[in-house]
Amino acid sequence: MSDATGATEAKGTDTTGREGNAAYGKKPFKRSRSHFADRITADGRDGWPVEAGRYRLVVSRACPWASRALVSRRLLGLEGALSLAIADPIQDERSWRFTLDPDDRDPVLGIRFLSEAYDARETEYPGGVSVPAIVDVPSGKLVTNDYQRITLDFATEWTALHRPGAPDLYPEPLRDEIDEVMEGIYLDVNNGVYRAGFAAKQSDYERAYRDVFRRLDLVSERLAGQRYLVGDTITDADIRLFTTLVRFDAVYHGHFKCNRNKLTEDPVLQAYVKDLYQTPGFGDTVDFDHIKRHYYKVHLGVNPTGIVPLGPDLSGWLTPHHREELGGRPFGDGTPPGPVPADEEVPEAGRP
Ligand SMILES: N[C@@H](CCC(=O)N[C@@H](CS)C(=O)NCC(=O)O)C(=O)O
Repeated sequence: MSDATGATEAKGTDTTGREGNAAYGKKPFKRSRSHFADRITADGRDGWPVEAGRYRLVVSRACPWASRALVSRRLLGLEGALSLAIADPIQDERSWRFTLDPDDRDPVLGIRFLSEAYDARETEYPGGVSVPAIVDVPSGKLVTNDYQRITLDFATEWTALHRPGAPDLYPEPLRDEIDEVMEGIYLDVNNGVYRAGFAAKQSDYERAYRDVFRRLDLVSERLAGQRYLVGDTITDADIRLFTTLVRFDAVYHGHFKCNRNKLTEDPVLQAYVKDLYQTPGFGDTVDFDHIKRHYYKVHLGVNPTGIVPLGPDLSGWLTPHHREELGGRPFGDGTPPGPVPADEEVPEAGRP
């Protein structure tokens, strides 16, 4: 069964590639639909009202889907209202774990594995444990792992808790265009790289590879004359493209075989993603060490030796991009976010 995003209901599908191609048989890679789709809303209609301090966002900095929530939370200034748990980039057989924390336990939820929050919500849940996840702190129950919805709700439902000067990441008059742009990017790029990387048949890989670069060429053309994807400010569409592009040369080009060219060989996309990387709220959430170790050490079906490459050279991320010459108002009538909270800074090993 396919939903509007092209994702396919397939409870239990492991999206890590840990078990190798045998786990997928010869079928094309299908992304499972998020199983827990309750929404945290201003009116609390699903039983989960927006409330400062009540919920905990669980991410891996390695994960592009979770990183959307990380960027959006920073841009909107939700750090004080929604606390953050960062999982170890390397899962074990019990999936995401809190081995970066003292005593290997998340200090707020008191759990060692994210699966404990899934189990608290639904006993014997048969599906995979995935990030991003939002957990209700008082009950310890998972509320949602719906990565497509989480950032839209941050933008439109959590407004009472936004910082002063927070941008509008999903402006009402542009929503149809944003949705359309995000849909194409989701199918061909965000998920396209996974379809290429986890393909078990040559023809599936080739189809995915062509989709990735056909769409990237279109996006590159679009961005040649405008600073952002839709309108003249940063929107959720830019966040979603950013989290895939920032990983491109480090993992998708080599590990997932999306190697027609590196991003650094496309002057428009390279400048676009550098511009965002250097914008407060984007690059300060990115940990290249977590990204590389996760992809190369966890997807042992794709990389059986588990060897993590030393490259690529990251120094270019901080050099001038000149995209400001295109105009654009990154935060619209708002302002950039303040500094990263001290306990959320990306360690030096993950930075250029
Ligand atoms: N919730 C979605 C998307 C999020 C997602 O794929 N996250 C990955 C990390 S990038 C994950 O947590 N995978 C764990 C697993 O499938 O075991 C899904 O189940 O496919």
